[in-house]
Amino acid sequence: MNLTEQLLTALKKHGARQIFGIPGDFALPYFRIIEESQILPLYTLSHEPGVGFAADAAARINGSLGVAAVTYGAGALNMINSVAAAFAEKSPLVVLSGGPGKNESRSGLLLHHQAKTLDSQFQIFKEITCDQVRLDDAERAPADIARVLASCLRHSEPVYIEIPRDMVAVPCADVVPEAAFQVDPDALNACVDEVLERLQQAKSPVLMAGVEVRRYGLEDKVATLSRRLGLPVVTSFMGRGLLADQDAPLVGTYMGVAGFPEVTQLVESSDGLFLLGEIICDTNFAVSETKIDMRKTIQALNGQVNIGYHTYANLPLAAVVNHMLERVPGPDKAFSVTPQSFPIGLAEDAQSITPTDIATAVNDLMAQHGKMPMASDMGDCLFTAMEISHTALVAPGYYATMGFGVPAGLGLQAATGERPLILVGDGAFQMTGWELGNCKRYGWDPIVLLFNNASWEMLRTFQPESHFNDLGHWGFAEMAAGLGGDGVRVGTRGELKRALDKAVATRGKFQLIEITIPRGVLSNTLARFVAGVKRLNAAK
Ligand code: TPW
Ligand code: MG
Repeated sequence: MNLTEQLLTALKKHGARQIFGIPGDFALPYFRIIEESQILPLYTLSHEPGVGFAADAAARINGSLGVAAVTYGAGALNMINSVAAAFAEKSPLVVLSGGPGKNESRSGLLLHHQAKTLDSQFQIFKEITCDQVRLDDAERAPADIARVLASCLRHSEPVYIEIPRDMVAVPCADVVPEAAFQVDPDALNACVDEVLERLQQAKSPVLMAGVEVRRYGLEDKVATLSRRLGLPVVTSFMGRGLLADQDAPLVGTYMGVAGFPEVTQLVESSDGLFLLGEIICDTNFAVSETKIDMRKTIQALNGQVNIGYHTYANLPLAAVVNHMLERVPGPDKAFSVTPQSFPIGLAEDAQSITPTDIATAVNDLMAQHGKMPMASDMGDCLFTAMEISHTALVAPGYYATMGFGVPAGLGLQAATGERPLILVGDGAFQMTGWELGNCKRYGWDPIVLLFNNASWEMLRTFQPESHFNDLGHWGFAEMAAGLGGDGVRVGTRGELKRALDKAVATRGKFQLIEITIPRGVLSNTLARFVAGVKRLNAAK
């Protein structure tokens, strides 16, 4: 096999199931091998940010590697924001980039797509990936590939692989995956002893599940553990969608002042808060009603466990969870929680639509037709997603980039074969909505709920006096036909209900429902968030 075939085979062995990409002249040679070898299917999109988001979403939903393949310079640098999002939110995204051939670098001429030096791109990606390699040595390539892919999975963070274009077809030996990381059994024992003791001493322990639980494929184990220990479970904002398909004592999503008071109260009054794979970021914790003292929590994150004032290093989350399960063999503890409820039963009338009406309509839809996985963009649509009953969700809840929703939805369908629901605002749709034009070629048929308030409404909530937040009215519904899908504009609750029913019944084409929402009308969750933040700021 040649170097590219070995790389593709290794990607597959490490869990990748498909590649998203856009070629260029530096990438044509390795793209040819991707296509002809048929080791992994290739889906090309239209713009590199979309490629990165789609591959990231595939990684998130499958809990395995996502692969984004691009060309040097204009291609790879166009994807920086998507890779930064994956890094921040701990998604195992593999970036493949073409690169100049070894002899080209010696020509003395500046090469097209070169930013500063030929090494600039490598240096830029160093900042937002956990491991990197330029495959310029066929002898070393198998070990380098094995190391980089192991890093990607171990840290659940993006990695960067550059393939010089004159290296793609050189003969190359098999990639032997690295041996599993060896955990120190004594450290693990001591750590689990202490965690269990803390949880047993606590009067009201709570487990908060974060994204690493999904990244490392631990949802069923965490559900079992919480049942055996009698631990009520919440997710963070970023972890929303976790445990949706598990038998777990899931109460709801913690959002501090923006959340349901019962959940906020449960978390903030807990004397044994167990943060499992939880990113300690502002969108998860800055909106607390009563500030959570992180030193009093138990935190398992980034391959270590922090308890009180000390740290157990080199303990991967999976090892901790597995060992806890061994130590707590069951049976389940008898206890019950009162799960947060969600709005249902949308009135089919002529009233204008609020974001919470959309959540209600989706809840009705899923109750009738079954759950759908969701991809959400940043904007009020993401706060609205918190009012939709628990289902798999991919969303940029921490890094908060716009433009994620539509391409992530395409990534979901490519990765799972399931029909996704995409939630997106008009501002975000203006960025990457165009990628829907690729659905037709691949037979993807997502249902897209476009929250059209002709506004950057989230920004308006922070700074109402600024006129630049007014966006024009774009005829999104009319654009759908040209992109190969069906589009409809709805302005009343009755129309919304009928459009959703029709969308569910129509397969084979994407279904775009452009929902007109009056400016200034927020979801209940965003309204609580804005009021809460104002209250917290006023108290400072
Ligand atoms: C890539 C900053 C955060 S929210 C927002 C902006 C511009 C407005 C979103 O408008 P949209 O949704 O989509 O119509 P809604 O509900 O507020 O009306 N550039 C990027 N990411 C972010 N987060 C911004 C700018 C921003
Ligand atoms: Mg908007």
